[in-house]
Amino acid sequence: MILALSGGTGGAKLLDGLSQAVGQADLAAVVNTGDDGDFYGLRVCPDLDICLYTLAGVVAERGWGFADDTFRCLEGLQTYGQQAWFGLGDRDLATHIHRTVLLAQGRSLSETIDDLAMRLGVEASVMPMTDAPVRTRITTPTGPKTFQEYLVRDGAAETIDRIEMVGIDAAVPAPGLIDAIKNAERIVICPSSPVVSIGTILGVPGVRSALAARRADCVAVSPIVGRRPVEGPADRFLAGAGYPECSATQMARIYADVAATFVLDDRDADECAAIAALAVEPVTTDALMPDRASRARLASRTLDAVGVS
Ligand code: FO1
Repeated sequence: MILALSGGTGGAKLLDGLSQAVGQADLAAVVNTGDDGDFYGLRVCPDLDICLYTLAGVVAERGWGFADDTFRCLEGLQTYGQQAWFGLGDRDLATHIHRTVLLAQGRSLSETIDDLAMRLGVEASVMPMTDAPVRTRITTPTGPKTFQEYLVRDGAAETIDRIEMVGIDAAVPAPGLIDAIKNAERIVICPSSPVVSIGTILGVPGVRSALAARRADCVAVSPIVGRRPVEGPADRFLAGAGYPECSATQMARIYADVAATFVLDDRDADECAAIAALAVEPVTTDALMPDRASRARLASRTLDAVGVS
């Protein structure tokens, strides 16, 4: 079994590639839940849903939400004076309603994700990093915000003073997660934000040390190409977390204790010597994923880098 650590859109693309490379039955994913939030009383888990929808083949072209969704409910809510800046489509809302009903019945988040995966026809094992509520809080010069308020409502326009994972110290890994790390054939860190996606997963007590014990079998894929994030404002999050540079080398440094191999883009090949100096093996390839074929190709190259062919 291949275990992948993933955030939202960037990570889900490589998950799709891995599912093409090894098949969903041999794939497991542990997903960030720091971006989760409650809207209109409904539990919304953006990264988990992006991964589920992608693996189910129903994700919208933009990378989140359901394909061909409509937004009639959101329009109606706006009519009633509700805030409607978070784009929850009508079909997507069914996911959030179903999950919230199951949670209210006493099911854990892991159980609700199992249920959604089964009903959406996802064969891969998809799990949250924890069943406990962990929420990423972003503090800017204008005050603290939830992750989605910062990213979507405010367009990630402000510099970040502080990033906190509220609740993480009390969180325990989701059932089966530590065993999955121990038993996986290989582990892939997807090209998601090392701070607010992968960093949050690694922050769950016990996860980073379990991964460090599998360092030789773990490969990370760079979310930075040409010293810029491939998707989203990863540079803002890096700066907000106190990392001095936005580069592939910086990524390899962040993961040096958990991943002995690092896949970076051909354009950043001049960074290989600096990465090797971290005792991390650099592997260059085309790390962009504009279509499904390139996702499969990057996934195969990544697995090949850790001896899976
Ligand atoms: N991203 C946006 O940029 N705008 C949205 O309105 C939006 C809505 C949304 C609804 C459901 C969902 O599962 C994801 C959604 N996303 C939206 C994506 C999400 O904000 C981020 O991409 C992730 O949280 C970061 O991984």
